[in-house]
Amino acid sequence: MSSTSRCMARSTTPDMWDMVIEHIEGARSIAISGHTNPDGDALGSALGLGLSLRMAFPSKQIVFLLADDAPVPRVYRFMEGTCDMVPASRYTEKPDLFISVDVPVLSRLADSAAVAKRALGRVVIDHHPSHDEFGDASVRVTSAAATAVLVEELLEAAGYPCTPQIATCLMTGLVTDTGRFQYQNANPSAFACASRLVDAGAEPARIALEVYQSQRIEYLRLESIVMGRIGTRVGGRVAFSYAYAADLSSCGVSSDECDGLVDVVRTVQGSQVCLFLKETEPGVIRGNLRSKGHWDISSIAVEHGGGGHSAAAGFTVEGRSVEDVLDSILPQLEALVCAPDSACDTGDVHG
Ligand SMILES: [Mn+2]
Repeated sequence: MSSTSRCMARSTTPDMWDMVIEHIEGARSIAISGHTNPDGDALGSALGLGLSLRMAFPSKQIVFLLADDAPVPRVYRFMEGTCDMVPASRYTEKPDLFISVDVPVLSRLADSAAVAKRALGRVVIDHHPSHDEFGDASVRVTSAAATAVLVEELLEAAGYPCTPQIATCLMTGLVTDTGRFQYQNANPSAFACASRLVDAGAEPARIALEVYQSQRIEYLRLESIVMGRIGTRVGGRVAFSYAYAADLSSCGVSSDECDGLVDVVRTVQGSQVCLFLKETEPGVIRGNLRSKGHWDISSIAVEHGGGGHSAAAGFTVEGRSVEDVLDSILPQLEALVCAPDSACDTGDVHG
């Protein structure tokens, strides 16, 4: 018994998928990869799509690639198919089709870039802005909250299966990329997609338990260090913190476990833009930037060799210290939130 849906919001229209479906159906072998240092969306989108294609086309060879030669981050290992993922450096074949999910530039594919280059065709499904499209067929929708939303809409448009396991993978991408539906990108199509995924058997409570309520005590100790270091500028409009490589090693936390630490910084009341710096190894600094208001922090990330969305972006710099990077970025963030049209001088900010 079907019921009429009140909210039919979608990020795509079915015809946008025609080319992608044509590429998929014409390929005998397909390799799917998300970006380097994969997050919940990169992994959930690759797995959700890959598991569905395996069911829809039992005779096709469907391979799930990891862009790096590193294990799947612990909190995402509950997703179906993670143990079947192959580091791209160990995949030597030339697939008919390479599908890139959640990746704006070829360089973010790390080891998977070589597979993309030697594949006969390339399909791109993504929600990041890009200045250098590398797909033969692309669905790039920057208003989509997550690539997982786009994948869900593809499965629906193509009539490919969405089992509870597939729905859980896609829901993980959606939940993590929207910060549990707390970020500005949580739009009607994100909620409509979530509703369809839960209807298909996704388990939001399980996802919350696995991703957000299963922190190692070592990680929480590091989080308390990061919390203790939170600093603010311009009356609290800019908030920042950082972790040194020595903090990670003394706490016993790996670099890939630290993705959530920027969210600790963004909880500061009144903060508009946030910065978290992580020294992944001595001299290598990974920066996460977040904007809570309408300020676009992606250009600052681009200036430092990175990229991302207007509200969430990142970059990596080498050969510099945490202090050095703070010295160059904090003034940029201050200038951003104090730009003439930002009403910096109308609030309670005095020095
Ligand atoms: Mn994403």
